[in-house]
Amino acid sequence: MAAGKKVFLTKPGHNRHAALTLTKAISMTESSHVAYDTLIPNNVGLSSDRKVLKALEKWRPEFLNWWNEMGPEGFQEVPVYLRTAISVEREGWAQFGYVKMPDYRWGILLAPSVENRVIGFGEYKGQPVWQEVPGEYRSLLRRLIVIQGDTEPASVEQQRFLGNTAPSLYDMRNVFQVNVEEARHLWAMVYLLQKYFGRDGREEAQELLRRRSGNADAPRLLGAFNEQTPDWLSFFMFTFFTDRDGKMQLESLAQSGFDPLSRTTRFMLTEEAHHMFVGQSGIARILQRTCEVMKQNQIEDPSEIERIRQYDVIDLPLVQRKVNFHFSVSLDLFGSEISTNAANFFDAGLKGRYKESDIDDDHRLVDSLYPVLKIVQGQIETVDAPALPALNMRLRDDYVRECARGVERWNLIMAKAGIDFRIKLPHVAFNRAIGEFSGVEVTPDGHLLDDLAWQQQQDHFLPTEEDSIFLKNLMQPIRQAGEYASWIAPPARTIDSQSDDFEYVRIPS
Ligand code: BYC
Repeated sequence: MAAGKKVFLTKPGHNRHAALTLTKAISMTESSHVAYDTLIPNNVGLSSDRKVLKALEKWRPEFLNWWNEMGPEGFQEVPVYLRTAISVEREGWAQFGYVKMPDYRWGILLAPSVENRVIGFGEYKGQPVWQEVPGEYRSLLRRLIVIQGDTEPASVEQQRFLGNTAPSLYDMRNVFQVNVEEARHLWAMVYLLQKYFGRDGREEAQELLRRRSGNADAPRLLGAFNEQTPDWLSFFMFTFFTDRDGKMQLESLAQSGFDPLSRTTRFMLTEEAHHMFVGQSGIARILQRTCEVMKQNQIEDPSEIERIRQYDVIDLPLVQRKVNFHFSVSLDLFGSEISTNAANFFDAGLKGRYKESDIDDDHRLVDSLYPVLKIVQGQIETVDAPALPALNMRLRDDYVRECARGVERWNLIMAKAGIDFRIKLPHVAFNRAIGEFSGVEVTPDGHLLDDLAWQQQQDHFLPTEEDSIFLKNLMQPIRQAGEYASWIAPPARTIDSQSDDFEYVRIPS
């Protein structure tokens, strides 16, 4: 990093007294409870921040246009039993009630500020966190916020048709809850852009509403967010695998030296937990149902696909193919194994590692090494690389470990049912479009293939056209309160302790 180039609004090494005064001034206008005195609920004192309030009020109708055009199709006018944040405290932040989605109170919610917080890593380790954007890192930071922001509306766009085929009102409500919260996460990033990045921030906020998932002319920024989520198996996989990338990235941003980013991502993480629960439990319920039906009908061999599908449940090899697809596409979201961007983000104190503060090292990494996978003379090998540019790989490793734990929980379902089938995460080199393995074909077991062999075998590894047709025919909507489609078990628990036949979405008959 070039010396003498640093321009700080809050200067490094500025005295602690000034930092404390700043923290105090902030907490006077902020509280853990959400104020509803402006059109935009918030706990950031928006009513006395006229400029930002005005910018957000101007953006709001454009957001609503986007929501009406790209949000859940066919269900904008029905009351949905949703939770809305009323506080950012750990306990009791959510209030449940029927809301028509366009009336959802999208707001700006930051986790409480931590007094005397200091930067935990990188070049400025130990210095007070920044309450304003450090001038030198303005564009790096804006880029991080824009990429994060872009994923949020993208996922809503990807999921917009799912209400039509929901396997129950419970599940329908869950996808809508996920959607309104992803849209709130968009608000969170737009607040940062509009408050801290002036005119270019406002322009970026508009661009976030202009790009569209899968659109050839104006696609979303990251690959996975241009893929389709055409069925509920994909939706549950997405919330398990892709939302978990969201969790890992948000955890890393929560470490940020730019305190407003840290605080906003900390609150986003509380919402993200529910999204991953939807994925983990959704797949578990599918597996449970398939196992039940296989047992009931004395089918022992999971590869008896036709027999199994005939009972309107999803065969286990298809679940595995979907795992292969969603896991590999989500791995791409971590970027290249070796990335100077990642090194710069860390060095500048903008994006840390997963659970940075729990790691026992110097939090600078200048002389450290980290093992990365590389292709060496036609073989996939582990080599030591400088740790700073290998940070994407490190975060990806943390992610893979978490995914593996979730998969093990799924596998208990088959083990308990006595069915000889275990889901496996494919090798990290399988089906990759970004990074070291983007130019090679690799089996889920990690063997390199030539192009011809890949063409011949890929239908065994990834979902096929035939699978899509099967799922499309299978997924007929169930709209009766308390009833569930043939291919998914009821959930273990209801939402907000409601009765088993609670009407989570009130669809007029
Ligand atoms: N697709 O140095 P590299 C979530 C680009 S999900 C397309 O290897 P870097 C959510 C990259 O931009 C979490 N392009 O990567 C989940 C760069 O472009 P330039 C979202 C890609 O920068 C579910 C070039 O390739 N948040 O919240 O170290 C529902 C070289 O990149 C991709 C974040 O990701 C890709 N997959 O790392 C709702 C956190 N990957 O510079 C929400 C913020 C890379 O050549 N973002 N490229 O034009 C970041 O930290 C980093 O931007 C990334 C990429 C980790 C994404």
